[in-house]
Amino acid sequence: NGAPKEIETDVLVVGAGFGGVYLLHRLRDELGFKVKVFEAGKDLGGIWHWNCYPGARVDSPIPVYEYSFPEVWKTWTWSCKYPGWAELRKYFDHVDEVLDIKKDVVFDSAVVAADFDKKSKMWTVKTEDGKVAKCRYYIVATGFAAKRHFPDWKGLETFQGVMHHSSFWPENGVDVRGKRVAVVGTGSTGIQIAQECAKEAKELTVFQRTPNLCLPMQQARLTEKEQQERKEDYAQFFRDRLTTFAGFPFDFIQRDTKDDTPEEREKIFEQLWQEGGFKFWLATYKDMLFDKDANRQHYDFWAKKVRARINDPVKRDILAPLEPYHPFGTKRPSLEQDFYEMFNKPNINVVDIRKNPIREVVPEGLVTADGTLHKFDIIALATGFDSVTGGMKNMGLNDINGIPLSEKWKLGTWSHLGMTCNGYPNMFFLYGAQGPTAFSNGPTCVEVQGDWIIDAIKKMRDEKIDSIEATREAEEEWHTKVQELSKKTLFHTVDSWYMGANIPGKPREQLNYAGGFPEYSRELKETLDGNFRGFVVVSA
Ligand code: NA7
Repeated sequence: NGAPKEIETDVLVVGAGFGGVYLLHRLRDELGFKVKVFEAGKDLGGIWHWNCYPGARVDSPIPVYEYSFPEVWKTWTWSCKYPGWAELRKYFDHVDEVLDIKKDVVFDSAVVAADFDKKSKMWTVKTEDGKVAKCRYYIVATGFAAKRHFPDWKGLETFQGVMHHSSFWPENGVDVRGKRVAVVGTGSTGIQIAQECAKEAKELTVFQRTPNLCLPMQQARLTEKEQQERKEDYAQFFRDRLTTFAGFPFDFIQRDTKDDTPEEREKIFEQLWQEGGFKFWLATYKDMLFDKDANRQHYDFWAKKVRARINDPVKRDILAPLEPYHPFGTKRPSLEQDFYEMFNKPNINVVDIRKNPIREVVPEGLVTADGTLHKFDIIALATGFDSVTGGMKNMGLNDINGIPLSEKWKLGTWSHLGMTCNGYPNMFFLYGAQGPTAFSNGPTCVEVQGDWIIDAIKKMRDEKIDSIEATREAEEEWHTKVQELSKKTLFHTVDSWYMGANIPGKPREQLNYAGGFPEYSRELKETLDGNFRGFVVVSA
């Protein structure tokens, strides 16, 4: 977009989603830094720019899923509690109108290299099309889902119909009317695509490896009047969310599952279920994610509720089995609206690919291990991402000695606070590895982490500090902390993208900080109050 090939700036941010836009606005408009953003896509929105597959919708309710900037929320009204991708894109247009964001974003600029010059203490960042930026502070805000995951099936390229990965869906959509459609994968994405395609496709087959323990969305329209009334409490609301584990306006009940009688428990489960969203996950008994028996009680309630909605016993046992038991909430539950009822239609099917894996792709469709050829016109690959670390390992980021991050993170992930790395002075990242990323929602997480990065940069300017760099010891300590926190929970007992276990060959470790926001915020504050404890500080 007419940007010069060579850019000099104080701060260079990569990614113009929630994180990048937050940093740009606060660093530029409140603190007066010169800031530029490189964005690989053609518009603002990050995940909402890339994901326009049918049914793409946020799973965190309004107003927690928006910026806390009053000038933005005062002038914006949502249509419903859980808006879809198109509305989120309009929201970013609104953010741009209010905060004048785009003038400092360079679009169509995929970053391919970043190197630090020890002498000048500047980063040099290069894009695929030859742009070069020199900056003092380099911030990676590319989120946790920047690298797609394609299955390694034989013959993937031979399919003659239409095949897309969910995050690369055509802008103008794919017409599924009268078509035979396959959806592979039942993460949040697969559930949403399947639910939408089921309305119009001639036939739909969902290929499920692990059941998604979906929760009822309880979607609701929001009127302008009710939002207007609620806005009186928004300032308080945005502060309060930081006092909860996952940054939501609700938190775990401070009792164990066994503290209540079966009747009381049933009543609470039912109430959380009716209130909907993530409440049955993140507003339930505090031991649910820690204790197997407590967890089992949750699973059993979930299975009872869901099984009652599926008529066919074979489909019922695949989608919501009584056995094997899947620890509840240790993988990301999706929110659904009529995902289970749709299987009561004869043209909607589910195949258990744990028992009967996909063996290969042929021109007409998919062949499963039992030799069946499933014929399709359209295949949606909802097979997820090399989540959390994949994107950052893939953008040519090198340390002070020219060693790539992909080497440093080959056998595991090391960072300090989930925002900085040893060997990378003045480089920050957010909503990524070893932060509260997966156990929170995007806007909350980027505001908490963004505020720390901004405070750190401001402190460096105020105190004439040239560079800060995390020490190896601090990284080792953080690495251990992230793993230990996870080991207390049931998260590490299950293969999931939280554990890096969705990608063949990826080291198995907890990739997210599971200590909750209050504890995380305390760690961040102590680091700054302690004059960059855990960092080597070089003064000008
Ligand atoms: P996810 O949550 O990683 O889901 C990917 C799905 O694809 C999941 O059901 C996987 O099964 C399945 N999968 C992955 N690879 C294969 C292969 N090779 N064969 C068959 N099935 C496969 O990605 P999403 O895009 O749904 O969601 C990502 C996050 O974005 C989500 O958590 C939200 O936070 C927003 P598995 O469960 O591993 O058995």
